[in-house]
Amino acid sequence: MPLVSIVIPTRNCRAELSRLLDSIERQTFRDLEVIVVDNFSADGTFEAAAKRAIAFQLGPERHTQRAAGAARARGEYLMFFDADMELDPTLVEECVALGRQGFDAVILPERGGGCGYWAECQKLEKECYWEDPWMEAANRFIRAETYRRVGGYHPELVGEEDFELHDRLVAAGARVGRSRAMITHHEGTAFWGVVRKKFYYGTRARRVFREAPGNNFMRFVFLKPAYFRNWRRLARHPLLALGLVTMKTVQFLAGGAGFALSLARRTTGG
Ligand SMILES: Nc1nc2c(ncn2[C@@H]2O[C@H](COP(=O)(O)OP(=O)(O)OP(=O)(O)O)[C@@H](O)[C@H]2O)c(=O)[nH]1
Ligand SMILES: [Mg+2]
Repeated sequence: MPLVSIVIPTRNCRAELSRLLDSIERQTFRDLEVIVVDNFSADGTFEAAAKRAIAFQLGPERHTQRAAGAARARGEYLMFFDADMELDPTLVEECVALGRQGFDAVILPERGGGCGYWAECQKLEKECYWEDPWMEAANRFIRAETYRRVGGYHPELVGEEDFELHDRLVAAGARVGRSRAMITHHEGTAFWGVVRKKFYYGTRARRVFREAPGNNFMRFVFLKPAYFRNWRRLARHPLLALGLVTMKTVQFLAGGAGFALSLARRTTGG
């Protein structure tokens, strides 16, 4: 069986990482190496990771960490997960089977995690993105040879780097498959946590627009085609749909504020 290398960038996410590593240890596919690249965590994430995986420290952000992890990887296939993810037990096995059928990269669909009203809204949002041509990306399972041939993750993008890599894989003629097994993505729903994260991505969006102008409009647009395609699903859950619109409005405004700040800084030379 081919070796699969799993690369995980981390920063102050000890509990989440432990949940992810548990789900990796439950995989039906066993020929794995796990590489954790830690961004100088202060909560013991690195020490915990070093007990269960190959682990080293490097900053300043996830793009550098993923690149360094991929460079260290010996696997025929590379997988990239964030600490707030949890894998279905047959996910890796299914991806390797698709790889052996000739697919160079595989889309791993996501479901939302957690409980509570906002978590349920996020779950509804993710269901709308299933099989959507704009909102899914094949950036988490890639043949190592293909990953290196297209140059891997963009060396500077934070936020949307997944879509940018997906577009480059497709443009390079990579055969893209899709798994049935899924990732549970436990995205935070804490209001200020979400605002801070989207504001941060907003401050880095100029680079995204400059480096990857192509398909971004359909991904950034507020009223996404995915919502119209799923109007029945939204109509079945009107209260959650209302929450989804509220959540996206807050995220959009936070991202917009970050973007505006980056423009202001540019004009004042900041
Ligand atoms: N936010 C952040 N994450 C980092 C940093 N360095 C490494 N990471 C790791 O990079 C991954 C980023 O994942 P998330 O913060 O979930 O990013 P995201 O998926 O775009 O955001 P959500 O959609 O809200 O989950 C996590 O595994 C982090 O631990 C950093 O400087 N900031
Ligand atoms: Mg996340």
